[in-house]
Amino acid sequence: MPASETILSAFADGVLRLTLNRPEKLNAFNDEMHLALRAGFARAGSDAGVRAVLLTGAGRGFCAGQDLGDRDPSAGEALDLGRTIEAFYNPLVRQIRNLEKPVVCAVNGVAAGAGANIALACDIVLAARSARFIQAFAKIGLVPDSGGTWALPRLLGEARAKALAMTGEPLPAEKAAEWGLIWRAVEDEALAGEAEALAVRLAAGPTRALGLTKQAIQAAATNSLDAQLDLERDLQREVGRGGDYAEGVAAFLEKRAPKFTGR
Ligand code: LHQ
Repeated sequence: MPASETILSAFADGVLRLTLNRPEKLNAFNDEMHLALRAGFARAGSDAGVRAVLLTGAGRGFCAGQDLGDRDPSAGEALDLGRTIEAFYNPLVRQIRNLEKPVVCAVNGVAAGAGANIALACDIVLAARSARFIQAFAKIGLVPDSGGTWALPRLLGEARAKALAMTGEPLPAEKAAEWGLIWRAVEDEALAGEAEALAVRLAAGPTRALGLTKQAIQAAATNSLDAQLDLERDLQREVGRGGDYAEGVAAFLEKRAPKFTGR
């Protein structure tokens, strides 16, 4: 991984903790932070010891989206924002969604623009009660990106998706949980501990089965019921031959906690 202080990376107990670290800019993305985060998720994919990822932000914000100072239209040369999206945001969202391991996101403060939608690309999102989700794009004349126009209507329905995206009104964490945008809002002081405990618990789980569960649920967005039933059959066939199923059943019959290896 290229050394960069823009992403703090720490590994223990099967969990790779990745922390967005430009707190003075509310962890807005510059190219360096993108590349460092990409390297972190690449490690999560290739290192079998990593069995869950925990993504959070340093300081009082989670992420304010693109660093607008880095993409200032008045700065001279013609901007191609599509190129930025193709080079940085789309690969990141694909990396998170394609990773066959659980990704927990702890939204510690404001999540705006692409920062909000990157949080929504993660598998389980917890947020501090004081955090807000802001589809800030319309306020600067842009359309939502990083999968926002895909995730919002699926999670919230068109009415709420359109209103949030067109007004840019902040959605408080508790309301986000109530509406089904995220898993849970927790007291600010409890967020780090709860997210950590969840990530450690998932990392001790049947990683292969959890990874395939993630892929199956995502595939349901475009599959027919018939196709999904066939997919479940195939995935169950695969995990049924794995060591974690044998261990899970043995532990159940022996009335003890399972010791999953992730395979
Ligand atoms: C920032 C930023 C920021 C730089 C706060 N950039 N400095 C994709 C492809 C290519 C180009 C364009 O975009 C995209 C996708 C996107 O993400 S577009 C959306 C970009 N994000 C935004 O429009 C959000 C802009 N930020 C805000 O509206 C506010 O900062 C929020 C509501 C997030 C937080 O407000 P406050 O809590 O009042 O904090 P603040 O505004 O005072 O910000 C603190 C500092 O962070 C401040 O710097 P300063 O030197 O004055 O203390 C801000 O300038 C800086 N900052 N967001 N995106």
